Amino acid sequence: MKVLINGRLVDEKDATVSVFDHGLLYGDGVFEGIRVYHNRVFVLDRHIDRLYRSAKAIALEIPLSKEDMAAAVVRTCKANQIENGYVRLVVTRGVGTLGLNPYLCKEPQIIVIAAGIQLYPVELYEEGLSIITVGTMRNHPEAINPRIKSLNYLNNVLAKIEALNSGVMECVMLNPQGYVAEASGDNIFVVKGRTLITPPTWCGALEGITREVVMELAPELGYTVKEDVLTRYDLYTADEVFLTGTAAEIIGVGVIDRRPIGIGKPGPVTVQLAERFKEFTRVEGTLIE
Ligand code: PXG
Repeated sequence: MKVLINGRLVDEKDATVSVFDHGLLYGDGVFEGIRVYHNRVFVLDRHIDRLYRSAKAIALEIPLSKEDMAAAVVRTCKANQIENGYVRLVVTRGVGTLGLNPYLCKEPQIIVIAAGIQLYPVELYEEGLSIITVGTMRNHPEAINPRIKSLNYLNNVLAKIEALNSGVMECVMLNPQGYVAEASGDNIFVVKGRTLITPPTWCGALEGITREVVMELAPELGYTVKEDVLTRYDLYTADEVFLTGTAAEIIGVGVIDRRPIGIGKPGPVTVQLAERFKEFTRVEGTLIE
């Protein structure tokens, strides 16, 4: 596998960063996870836009235009002959001193890894995920705003540990006010009749790209989409609950906190949206050529 670091394609064994990189020392950096379907990089521009918003939010100036960044992603996919896969785009603050001062880091490291993807087992998409609400709350927006897709994922990792230790693979995180924010690595939607409801980003949700795509596709299928505050009451009483993310795509939730949701497996709305999403992945994307 070839990894792109600062514009150079290197063998994966030589793809290294310094131990003084603030990405490692402080989780100081930003990233994106992007899918490749049928030789196309799916919604690439949206990922690039979010990467630059995240970078801006942490005062990290990326020394590359958005166009060149998009080209770097395509180039790395091509070099690795990725037709279907997963791209990890990482921008670290770069090498600095052992102190916190980010302004002493002069050269951000731009890393593109194009690889295969480890999917959830297919059975889970048919049976539905079992998840729990965890005690680890989502970061307060004035601590680390959850809209920033930063390298500092400890908040999510701690939530994931709670889930895994309880024997489930995902979890619902609440925000400091007790409202539903999102899952540890996915956004969350509730279905009530023909309405889809997802928490607004101020409730602690990442501006998920899959979330955004679902919000655009759903009205075409006759659904109403709303951003609204959700509590666990809304989850337990929902007709359906599903999660969205680049890796998971759209996955139905069957059980939350050991309570069956709706029919206890992915409902018809989730199934229909997942099919529509799949169709969209066949036609959308930046061609790798
Ligand atoms: N919320 C959070 C906190 C995320 O990390 C999403 C929502 C979904 O966003 P997109 O743009 O992908 O629709 C994410 C996705 C994993 C994994 O292994 C997931 C993410 C990052 C790294 C790993 O599940 N992010």
